[in-house]
Amino acid sequence: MDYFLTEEQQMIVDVTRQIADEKIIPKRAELDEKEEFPTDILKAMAQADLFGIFIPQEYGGYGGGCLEVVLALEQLGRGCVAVATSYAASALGAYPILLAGSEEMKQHYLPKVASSEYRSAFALTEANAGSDAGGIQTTAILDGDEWIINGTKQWITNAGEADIYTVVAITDRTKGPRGASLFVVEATDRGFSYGPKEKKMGIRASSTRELIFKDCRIPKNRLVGKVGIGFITVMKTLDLSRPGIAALGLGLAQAALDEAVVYAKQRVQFGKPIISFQAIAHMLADMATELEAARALVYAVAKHINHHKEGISKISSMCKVFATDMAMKVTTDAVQVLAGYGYMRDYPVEKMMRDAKILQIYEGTNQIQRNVIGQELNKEYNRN
Ligand code: COS
Repeated sequence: MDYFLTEEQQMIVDVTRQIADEKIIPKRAELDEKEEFPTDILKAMAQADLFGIFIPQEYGGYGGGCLEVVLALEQLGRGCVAVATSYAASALGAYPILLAGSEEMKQHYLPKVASSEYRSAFALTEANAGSDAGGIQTTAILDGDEWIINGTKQWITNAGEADIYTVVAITDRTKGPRGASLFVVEATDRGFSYGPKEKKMGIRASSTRELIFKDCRIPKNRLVGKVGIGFITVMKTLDLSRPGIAALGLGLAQAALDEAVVYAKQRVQFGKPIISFQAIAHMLADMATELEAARALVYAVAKHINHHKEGISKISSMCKVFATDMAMKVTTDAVQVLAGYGYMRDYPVEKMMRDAKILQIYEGTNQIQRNVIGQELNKEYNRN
C-alpha cells in the first residue's frame, strides 16, 4: 500500500532496507546461534548516519521524528529484531536527555550519540520494579558536588556495550512518583559494573545484563533536568519509544509473511503447491491483512506524534499492543505454514517466533499497555 511517504522518508526506508538485506540478514542466524553482539553491523549503520535520525539538526542529527524512526526500525526489524533492538535502545537512552536535559547536557551528549561515538542505554527496570516502574529501589544521594548512586538495574539492553546510561534513581522516598530523578552514568565511572550476560529465548544477539552501582560517584551536572522529574520523564520517554517497538513488530511480521508465502508456493503436497489449499491461503490472507492493518495504525500514530508531542500515551500504547500481538500471531502462523521445516533452526521462522515474544514484554508488557489505554479512556470520558 502506498503511504505517500516524502522523498526523505523513502530514503530512510531505502537505506535501512539495504542494510537489512546486505548486512543483517546474511549474519542474523550466526549472531543468534553465537549470542554475539552485532558490533560490525552497528558500525555500518553509523556510517549510514542512522543514529541521529531523531536528534535535532542543532545537535548534529537528521532532525526526524517518530515516523522517521518507525520507518527505519521496521526495515531493521525485518532483518533481525536483536540487531534492531540494539539500535533502538540507543535512541531510548538518549530520549530523556532530549526531553529533559539542560542545554549544556544536550550539547555535550546528543552530537556524540548522533555520530555513534557514544552508544547509549536506558536503565529503569529492577528485580522488583518491572511493570510497577514506581517501585524502583536504586538511590541517588547528593554529596557536595557529586551524586552517589547505589542499587542494581536488571535486564538492561546494551549493558556492557553502551558508553552512556540514563539511570532512574530515587532521590526522595517520601515523594512517590515525584521522588525519582534521572542521571547520565558513563561506562568509565567508578563504582559502576555489569552482571553476566543473560541467556535469552530470543533477540540473542542483543546484550542484556545487570548494571551494578556500588557507591558510584558522578558529577552533580549529570542530573537530567531537575530533581523529582525522573518518573514523569520516563513515562514521556516510553510514550515516544513504544511506536518504535510496534515498528519492530511490523518488520518482523513482514519477514515471517514473506518466508511463509515463498514456502507455500514451493512446497508441494498431494501433487499441488500448498498455497492452492484454502486452509493455507486463508492463513496467509489473515496474516497479510492483520499486518497491513497494524502498519496503517503504527504509521498514523507516528505521524500524529510528529505533529503533537502531548497527550500521546493512549495511541502510543495502542499501536504497541496491536502491532506486537499481531507479530506474535503472524510469526507463530508462519512456523505453522512451514510446519516441520518451520520448527527447524535451518529456516529463519523459528527465530522470528522466538524474537516476537519479547515485543509483547519489553518497554511495558502488553497488559500494561492495555492498562494505560483503559486509564486514558477513563480520563477522557470524565472530561466529556
Ligand atoms: N506522561 C506524563 N506523565 C505521566 C505519564 C505519561 N505518559 N504516565 C503517568 N504520568 C504521571 C501521572 O500523571 C502521575 O502524576 P501525578 O502524580 O501528578 O498525578 C504520575 O506520573 C504517576 O502516574 P501513575 O499513578 O499512573 O503511576 P503508576 O505507578 O500507577 O504506574 C504505569 C503507571 C503502570 C503506567 C507505569 O508504571 C508503567 O508504564 N509501567 C511499565 C514500565 C515499563 O514500560 N517498563 C519496561 C522497562 S523500560 S524499557
